[in-house]
Amino acid sequence: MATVLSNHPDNVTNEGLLAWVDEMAAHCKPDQVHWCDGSQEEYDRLCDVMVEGGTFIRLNPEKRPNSFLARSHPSDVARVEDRTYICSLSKGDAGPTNNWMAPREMREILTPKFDGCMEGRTMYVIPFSMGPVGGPISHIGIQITDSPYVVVNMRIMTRMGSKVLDALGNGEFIKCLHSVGMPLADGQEDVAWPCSPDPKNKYIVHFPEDREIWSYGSGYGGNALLGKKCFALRIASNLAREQGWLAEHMLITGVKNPEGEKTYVAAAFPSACGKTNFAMLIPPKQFVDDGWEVTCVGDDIAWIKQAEDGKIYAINPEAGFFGVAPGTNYKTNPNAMESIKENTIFTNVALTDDGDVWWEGMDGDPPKHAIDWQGNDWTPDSEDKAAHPNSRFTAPMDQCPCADPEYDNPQGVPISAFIFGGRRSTTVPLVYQAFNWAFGVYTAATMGSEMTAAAFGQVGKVRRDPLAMLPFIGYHMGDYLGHWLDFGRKLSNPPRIFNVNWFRRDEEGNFLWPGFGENMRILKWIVGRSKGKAASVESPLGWMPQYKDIDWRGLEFSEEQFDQLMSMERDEWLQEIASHDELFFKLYDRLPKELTFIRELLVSGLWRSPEHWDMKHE
Ligand code: SAT
Ligand code: MN
Repeated sequence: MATVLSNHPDNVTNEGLLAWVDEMAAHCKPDQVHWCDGSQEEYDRLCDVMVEGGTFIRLNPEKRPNSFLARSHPSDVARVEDRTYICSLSKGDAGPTNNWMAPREMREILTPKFDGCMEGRTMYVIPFSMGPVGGPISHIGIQITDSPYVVVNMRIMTRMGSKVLDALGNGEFIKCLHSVGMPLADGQEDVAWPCSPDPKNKYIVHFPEDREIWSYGSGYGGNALLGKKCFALRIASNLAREQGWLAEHMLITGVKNPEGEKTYVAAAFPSACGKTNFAMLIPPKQFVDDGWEVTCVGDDIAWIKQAEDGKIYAINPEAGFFGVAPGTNYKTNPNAMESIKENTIFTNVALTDDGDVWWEGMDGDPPKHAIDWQGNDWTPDSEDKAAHPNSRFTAPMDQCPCADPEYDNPQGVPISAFIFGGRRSTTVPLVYQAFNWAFGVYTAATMGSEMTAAAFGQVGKVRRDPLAMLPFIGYHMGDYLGHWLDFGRKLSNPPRIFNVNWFRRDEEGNFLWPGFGENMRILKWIVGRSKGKAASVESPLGWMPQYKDIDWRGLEFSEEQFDQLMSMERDEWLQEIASHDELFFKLYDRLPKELTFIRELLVSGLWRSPEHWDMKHE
């Protein structure tokens, strides 16, 4: 079928954009081209089209107004790290932690795949801004896609539509090309979730030098919503390195004390460490009564730049939550539950008989009957899960009851502390503050998590995930650590750096720390430290709170319990530090030398301290 180009909107003057869209339309050969204006009418119309086509099920408007359920193809349920490539000109620049292919070679593979890939479909042009439109920390992208599911998700997750074209003018933008990779030639019928079912025929590709993203064959999450991990982390980390800022896999939260003083912290945790829950933490009652308040600026990504006043400011480049559904309930995260009451897209959760959604770990009893994420009948006796473990909700940020008043401020919020942490059942204490920026970068570089799923290797083994950026760094990990050291060197009063571990267990395997809202107690100490107020003692790893330095009101938690959580065994730590070498040797040729020296300093600190170190040894 001949390509019919719809007229581009009047406010598009950007020659580069017009030429690129024309070229892609000629190559991908869609039936028509639609420039998205980002309006509610457009959103509603696309949702209706998807309901008619079977991609969307409209949920019961009384239970979940304006909300929809999508079920993906079983081959298309998560990001595909082994199909994700950083195609820098030189292999060395992608580094040992990324898949690499020469850009020319990759373009030779993908160009024929995109040829005619949109036949029988509409090509959507999505102008979007990561960060408030026109803001000094924000950046613009244009995504071309043949998926209306992507369009409506992008409208929630980013600032999207005509206003972005106005702001773009003749400026630069990131080219994001996406196809589900299932053309409808010769009137072939569409399916509910088009994609390329062959896992080897999915490609999530980044060309850092050309600032382009090409994604083929998947319609799911970060594979397809290209503003998220592809742009805001992999491409943005390249921009950030060149331009002297940070693009990080971090939540941002605001902590207000009873005097009304606000402190913002940014935190990085690997997946399955409760990042969204921490971002929306509800403090214990005593804290709330006193006037403590925790508000959310973002739950996944932070862009951080230094402003003229010398301080560093962060924005959340996203405008919505793409959260994991299973395990979310009114106990673990009431704010998330409130955020998804309406205007929400659910993907791969279960459908109840009264037209609502359900997942494992939701409040109350499981439904007696439901339709599982694959469209089959489900009862509590079924062997399969009702919701896919990576099922998601897409919900607008402004529906979050604890959204920070400044979350939409284009200038961002000032950051006073960085928090890092992984899931460690042994060795790592509940909290400590690094001695200085470089020690903090060491801690962040060597953070790791015990694997909870077999997907990445042996369950229980520690997977090193520097700054929780392992799958998201768009260049050499060693250069990235160097960039962090460099960034701090230029700050006269850098944010303090903390490490936390909510997941330490006793010999019987019980968690030592209650977690969730109680994390506020630790957060209060962190905020105090970053303002130079809270007390601490020096440990071999950094500064630590004593029992008396933590606000325990409303929780029964003994000094012995605290000691157990904070203690360190020299032998365990020597082993721990030795195991950091596995990562360091991998990054060897570009590992900043500071990290090697800090490693030595940590070892010598451990030898200066008792074999068993606890809070009694100050
Ligand atoms: O699918 S996303 O990349 O958006 C979320 C995730 O896997 O972390
Ligand atoms: Mn994430």
